[in-house]
Parts: sequence; structure tokens; C-alpha cells
Amino acid sequence: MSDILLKISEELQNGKAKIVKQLVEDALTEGISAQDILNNGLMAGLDIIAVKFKNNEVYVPEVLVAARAMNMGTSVLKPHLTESGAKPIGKALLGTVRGDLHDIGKNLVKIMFEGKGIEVIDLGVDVPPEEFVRAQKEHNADIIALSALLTTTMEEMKVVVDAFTEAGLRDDVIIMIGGAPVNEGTRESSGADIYAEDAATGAELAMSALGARKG
Ligand code: B1M
Repeated sequence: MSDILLKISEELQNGKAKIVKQLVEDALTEGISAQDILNNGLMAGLDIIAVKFKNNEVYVPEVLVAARAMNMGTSVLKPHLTESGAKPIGKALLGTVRGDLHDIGKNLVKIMFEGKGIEVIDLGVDVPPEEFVRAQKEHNADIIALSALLTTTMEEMKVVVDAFTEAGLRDDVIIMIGGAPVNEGTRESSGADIYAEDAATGAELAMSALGARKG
């Protein structure tokens, strides 16, 4: 692996957001692809933190600063991960479900969707079902995109789907779900339409669903 990618991984683990930002800019200047920087620099560092977190070698504060560095790094990559000039082809409401504060995966979904020309209204983290419904009444989106990272909060997917059914809005939207503990079984039990394993796949599936919907 190149020195600079290793450095990005190390500084991310140290939670040095400004240094990570600078290193990501330098890596781009060196001609390293955004995808390579994301996978082998930023994600590589976060993966190491994830293992240490699981093993109680680091704790929430360290993970929090690493996550901040990750989000800072991906924000620099954003224009390089997206296809420029993509025409708007649909609208998505995006959020991490109630009780869940993880936003790195959600932010990647946003980047990938926008890269395909899907307008994204980002409702943030810890979003209650009624807020998704309220925002849908305001924005009339095509896709409701839900992220969850905890086994406890993945149950919220079904609660959101049910809230849309109760509000009489379920037939008007495509509901997509994703996040580390989520799988095809969660999709079935929640009543969502699409499960996506990663953000790039999510954007591809969103495009296909929008294409099918608009004929
Ligand atoms: Co949390 N945490 N965390 N954490 N955290 C996990 C998820 C955990 C697996 C760590 C572990 O191994 N123990 C564990 C969950 C265990 C479980 O539920 N079974 C855990 C825990 C327990 C907790 C707390 C309860 C810890 C505590 O307080 N004691 C607490 C909960 C807080 C809360 O949410 N209420 C907590 C807190 C935190 C931090 C705040 C410190 C921080 C989040 C900061 C932030 O997001 N800004 C954090 C982090 C960073 C993690 C780990 C280390 C990394 C998560 C991450 O961002 N991954 C995580 C360990 C792990 O995942 N191995 C862990 C990178 C990201 C790109 O992946 O989000 O999965 P991910 O997104 C992927 C796909 O899943 C997919 O696309 C992405 C790839 O392209 N995807 C979608 C995601 N959403 C999608 C939506 C789609 C489509 C695809 O369509 C709509």
C-alpha cells in the first residue's frame, strides 16, 4: 500500500481530522483515485478502529473522533466519487433511524445517490418514524432510504414502513434499507422494497427502481 494511504489510515485512527483532510487532498493531487483513498486509506483505518472497539481496546470517545475524521475525509472525496453533470432523476429522503447515531454509512449513501443525480434530503440521525412521514408530506420523495447500525435499531425499519402505511403513503414510495446488521431477511420482515449491501449498490438499485417507476 502507498505511504500516503497508510498515513491516512493511521491519522484517522488517531482522530486527526484536519490532518486526514490534508492527506486526502494530497493523495488526490498525487493521482490516487478517490475509490482507492476511500477503501484503502479511510475505510482501512476505520476497520482497525472497529476491531479495537469490539475488543474494548478503544472506547466511544476515540471512535467518535475517528468517525469525525472519516466524515471529513469523505467530504473531500465527494466531488471525485460522483459523476459530474448527472441530471436529477428522482428524490430521496435519507436518514438513520430512531435511536441510532451512526452516520458514516448514511453519508456515503448520500454521496453515491447524489452522484447518480438523485436529489437527497438528509434528515440526519436518530430520525423518528413520524419525521420521515412529515418530511415526505413536504418533499414528495420517490425513495425513503433508511440506515441502521445496531441490532436494536434495525427493528425501526418496520416501524417506519408501518408509519408510511398508516399515513396512506406506502404505495407512493420505494423504501430502501441498509446498514451493517441489515440483510434480505430484514427487508422481508420489515416490508421494505429494497435491501442494499453497500452505498454504491444502493445507488444502482435506486436508479433501476426509479427507471422502472418512471417507465
Ligand atoms: Co457504534 N457500534 N456504537 N459507534 N460503531 C457498532 C455498529 C458495533 C458493531 C461496534 C462493535 O463491534 N461492538 C456495535 C453494534 C453492535 C450491535 O448492535 N450488534 C456498536 C455499538 C454497540 C455502539 C454503542 C451502543 C456503544 C456504546 O455507547 N456503548 C453506541 C450506540 C450509539 C447510538 O447509535 N445510539 C455506538 C456509538 C458509536 C460512535 C458514536 C462512537 C461511532 C459513530 C460515529 C458516527 O457514525 N458519526 C460508532 C462507530 C464509528 C461504530 C463502528 C466502529 C463503525 C461504523 C461505521 O461507520 N462503519 C461500528 C463497528 C463496525 O461496523 N464494525 C460500530 C463504516 C460505514 C461505512 O459502514 O455504516 O455499515 P456502515 O455502512 C455501509 C453499509 O452498511 C451500507 O453502506 C455502507 C458501505 O458502503 N449502508 C447502506 C449503510 N446504510 C445504508 C443504507 C442504504 C444502503 C446501504 O440504503 C438506504
